[in-house]
Amino acid sequence: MFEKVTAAPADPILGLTDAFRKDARTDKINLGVGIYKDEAGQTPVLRCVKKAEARLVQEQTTKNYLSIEGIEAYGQVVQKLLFGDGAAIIADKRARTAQAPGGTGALRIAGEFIARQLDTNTIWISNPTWANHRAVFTAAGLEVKEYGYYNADTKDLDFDAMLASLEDAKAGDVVLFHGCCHNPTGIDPTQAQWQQLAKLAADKGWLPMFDFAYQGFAQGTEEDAYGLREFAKHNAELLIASSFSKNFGLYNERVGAFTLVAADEDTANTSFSQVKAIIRANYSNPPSHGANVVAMVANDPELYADWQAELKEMRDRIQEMRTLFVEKLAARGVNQDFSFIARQNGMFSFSGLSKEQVARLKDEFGIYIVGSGRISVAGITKANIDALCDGIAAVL
Ligand code: PLP
Ligand code: TYF
Repeated sequence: MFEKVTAAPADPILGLTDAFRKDARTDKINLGVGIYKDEAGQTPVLRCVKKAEARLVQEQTTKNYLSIEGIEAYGQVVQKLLFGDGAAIIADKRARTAQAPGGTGALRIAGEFIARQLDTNTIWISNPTWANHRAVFTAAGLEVKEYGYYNADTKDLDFDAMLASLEDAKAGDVVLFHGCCHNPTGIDPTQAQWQQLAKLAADKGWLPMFDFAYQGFAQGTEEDAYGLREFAKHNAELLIASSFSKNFGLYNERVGAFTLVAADEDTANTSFSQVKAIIRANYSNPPSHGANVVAMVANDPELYADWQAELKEMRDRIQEMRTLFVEKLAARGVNQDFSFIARQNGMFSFSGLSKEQVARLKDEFGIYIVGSGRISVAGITKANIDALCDGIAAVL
């Protein structure tokens, strides 16, 4: 029977990582996949995570199943990070959170909840967006539509195009936003634009959804929640997919969360019963380790301070590389303006490099970048930046 199965296309980003691994050149540089690298080019376990893990191993007494929605203390931590300590949404019990296997798992739960429980079958995603968005929502049975986002000429948000395409979004349609550090462009709405979008969503009756995979990578965990909290002011209902893969460096522990906000506690509980039914029929209940780590770090003032300091270290290092990258390209006489890279947020920037230039960088210089020209700035270090800029200057 299996001889009838045809091969699936490789994931464009993870496939690039495979090609990089096979490349025998010792001076190769991987700026494909979005994984944070420190100055030594490593992706180490955060110090606060190591401390929490040591404690967990000591204190753990059972490997009994978690509940369908996971660890309660973890759900509380997720809500505090999203809405702020002491937020009315939390006090009024309008939010319910389910621990999920990564941000991807949370997106899938959201997709299935929308497909099965809501009147709409449509979700609007930005063009461009993280490639897996379309795959996850299509797999859940949704129809995916795109709104404009990127202006290739100004290398900035095309806010007019965004508003124009969302004119076609109907009341009840789901509109997905990136909480911060938009993947792949690194461009987020300004505060004024967030305010406008939040009010527009309420006026039009859209169901806003947030994919929050990089909280703390732009300005800080509080600052980066600005857009979401602005939406929460104006919209009674929200869906949120959180990921702690990047900001806790817990990539392979699969730590995410699905949060549903309803107009009142009863509606939240009833809706959440359907979320639990979806989880039950999918993976039954989540794994405990990573979520336990996050809950322990967040609830211990000393570990929390450590985490915030380590997150700042990651954020500052990426920002330093952005500034240095722009300077070093200019110093090589590149006359194209790359200053936008220093203004963008998070791990990624759209370089504007063409497919041909990206291919030459790989073939001639061993520099790996996603075909769209997206650079994972988090992979640049002081050790590889000169070779990187030499390569880019050569292909331009
Ligand atoms: N959403 C976006 C925008 C991402 O870039 C990622 C990256 O991995 C995810 C979701 C998925 O996160 P996770 O690895 O926790 O599944
Ligand atoms: O966009 C990225 O590089 C990260 C990592 O299927 C990633 O979000 C990439 C592809 C994928 C899963 C994670």
